[in-house]
Amino acid sequence: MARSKKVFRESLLDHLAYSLAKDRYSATQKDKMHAFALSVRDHLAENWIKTQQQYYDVDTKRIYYLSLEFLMGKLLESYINNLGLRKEYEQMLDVFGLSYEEIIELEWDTGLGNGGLGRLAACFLDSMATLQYPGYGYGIRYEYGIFSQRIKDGYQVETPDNWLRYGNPWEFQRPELLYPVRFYGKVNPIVYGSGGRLRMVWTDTEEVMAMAYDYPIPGFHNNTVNTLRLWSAKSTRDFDLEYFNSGDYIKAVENKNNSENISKVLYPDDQSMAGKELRLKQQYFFVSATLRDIIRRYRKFHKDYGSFPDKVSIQLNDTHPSIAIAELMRILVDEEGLEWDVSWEMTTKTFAYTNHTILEEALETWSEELMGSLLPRHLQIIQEINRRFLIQVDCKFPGEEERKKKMSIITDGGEGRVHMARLAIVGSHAVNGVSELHSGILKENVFNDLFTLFPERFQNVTNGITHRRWLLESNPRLAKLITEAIGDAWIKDLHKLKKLESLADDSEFCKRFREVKEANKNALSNYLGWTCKLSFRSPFLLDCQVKRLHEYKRQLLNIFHAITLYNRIREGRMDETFTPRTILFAGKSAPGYFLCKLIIKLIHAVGDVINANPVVNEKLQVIFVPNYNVSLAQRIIPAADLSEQISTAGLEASGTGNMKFALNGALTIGTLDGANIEIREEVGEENFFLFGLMAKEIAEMHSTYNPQEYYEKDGELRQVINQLLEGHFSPDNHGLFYPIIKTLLEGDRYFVLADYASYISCQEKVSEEYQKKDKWTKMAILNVARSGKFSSDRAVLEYAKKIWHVSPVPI
Ligand code: D6G
Repeated sequence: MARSKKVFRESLLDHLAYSLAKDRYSATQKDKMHAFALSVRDHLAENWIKTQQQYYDVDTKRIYYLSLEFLMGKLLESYINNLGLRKEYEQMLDVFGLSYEEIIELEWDTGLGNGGLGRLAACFLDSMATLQYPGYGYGIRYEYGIFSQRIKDGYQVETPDNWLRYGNPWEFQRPELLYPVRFYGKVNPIVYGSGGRLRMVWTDTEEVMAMAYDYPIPGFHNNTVNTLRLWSAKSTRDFDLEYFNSGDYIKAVENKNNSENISKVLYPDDQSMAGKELRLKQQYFFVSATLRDIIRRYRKFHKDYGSFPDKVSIQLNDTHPSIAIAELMRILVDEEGLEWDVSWEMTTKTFAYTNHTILEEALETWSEELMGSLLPRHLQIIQEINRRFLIQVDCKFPGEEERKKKMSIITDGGEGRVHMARLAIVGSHAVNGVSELHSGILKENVFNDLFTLFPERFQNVTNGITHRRWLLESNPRLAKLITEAIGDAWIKDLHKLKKLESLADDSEFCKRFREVKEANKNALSNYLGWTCKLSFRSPFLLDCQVKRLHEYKRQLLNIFHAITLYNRIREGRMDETFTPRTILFAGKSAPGYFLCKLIIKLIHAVGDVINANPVVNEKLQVIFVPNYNVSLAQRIIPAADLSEQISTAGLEASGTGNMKFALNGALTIGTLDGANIEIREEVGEENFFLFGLMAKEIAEMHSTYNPQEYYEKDGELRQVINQLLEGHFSPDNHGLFYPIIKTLLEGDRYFVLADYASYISCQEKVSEEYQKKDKWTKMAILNVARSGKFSSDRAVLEYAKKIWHVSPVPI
């Protein structure tokens, strides 16, 4: 131990001196964190090399998870936990005069994603490595991740996330892995060979280079270290010599700047499709480099493509990378000279597609014009895929022209559009939704015609979360309590939490469980007090809605509840048994989403009025925590009593925040939507607060729904709406919230008014139950005990068995 202590100590000091050339006089706190991270990184290198070698040695099938987003958060602590080096490092930090927590806090969040989809990709990487699957993540190394959210005067203000400013200790630049990616140009047919075969040649293109940056992804307490490879755009030539020689230095570097724009910034839209050329460029850029890389690796040991689908499985995380289907066809047909049919069989066997949304505005389509200009050969290939596909449709449904139109990958009628989800389904052997309900809706509704044609392709894999980050790392107090009670096998197999069930009646365990929650609440309150002056009263029920702002997620319903409570308290309609609450919101709105930005302002306005009212603020608090990100989630979730999962039924494909809260002992108030349904099934309906219309009811109501009826019938709801109309929360600008009311009364696409009464009465039930401390604790413990299904280990295992057909490779 003494020796190892010395080794760790030396490693920290060596990195400070030799990697960073700093000493105790010049080292900043960030330098110390950096030296610390480099020292941790040293422990990964050997197994990383070994793992990658082993994959070659056994010529394993590899899983490629293609995603435009990887929301990794901080990495230092999860690396230390997975390596099992926490004790060693905790003891060492006196060298730097900082505590372990201080060092961890200094790391910048890697925010290369918007929300659920990107965080899911990050959780899957952890599970693939822990289960020892040969998995790779492939994406873009954005120079700017998801924007930082500041709040000014109650409004969201975006500032760029310059996450690479202080360097990045985790990445390994691989300048030798450099691929040209082509855009624009034209397609020329040429005849070649004695048989006179026609071949399409894509010429006169513009080129950008894609350079690889690798991140090690270690499994938990095993020797596996997988790779996340992110591409950065580099200009093909640093300078355009012609301009340079003519003395126009600025022009000479101009092109360099333009081409490097491709990996400059993450699109900050969640759930809405931006039909921008740069976005399609980003998609093709990373897909093209990734396929080149996959093929390079495959070709090291294989002369032909015969076993390509046996060695390569590509999972498309939503449609964002689905242009890969056309790109693989292009490579096989145009460059390798394979027959179309052979290439098509190989392509469909290789790809699988995960759908993440049924929201119309989020389903990607590209105009034929844009695609034809940016990727002319790909458009031709998609047209040919579609032509052949429609013949298939015609055989199955002869003469059904309407149906054919609904299924066609390319729709005409004015401007032709390419439907990427349809391309992804036609070009894959497996298609999955991310919860039982969502997968059902895909089959029965959104893609019903495609399902009828390819029933065997459609599957469900309910999402999951890595409990190693979302419990072991972020809730050390609860993790310790659990391990003391049932051992630590749960860290590798979350189903083991079932053993806690019997302790839900054990008064000593319940007491300690409550103490953990209290301590987490205090810690969060202190942290928020210190970082953004937002401390809250920890004995209050802590009611949390933390997620992206979107109308379908219905933050409005939640704030309407807050206003209702405010009215009841103010008007003396609550007795002493009232359960005091803190309603905590956090989340970013897409910068161009006017209504959601106004909802953020409304939350602040309501919070201010409540805060200023001495009668009400004794019992109610509404706070909005700025700049929600993975690290904040890791602090908020362990402290929560109540988890708000209140989307309009049918619209939240799965949700993963819902799983994180339940796993950390918060009770859910939720609709029958996404994975809520499965959470309720697992934890038991008596341990879940259900309200609201079901997806089927909503579908039936669509044509007849009249929100104004609800406004007229429900006095409390009317009061809330009238207060907004009359400027109760915006005395200086009476009409400020008028746009919100207008969307509600003139359509209410998301059924806020229809669900209001049911939500309010369910919240009353929550308040009542929270008073029964023992019962509440028992319910919370049962939520934890029965969360085993929601580990991403389970999800990855399902993908491996049902879709990828891959086995673990022990290292
Ligand atoms: C990672 C780890 C490194 C290894 C490399 C292999 O960067 O040790 O050499 O991957 O990459 P491929 O040649 O398989 O892409």
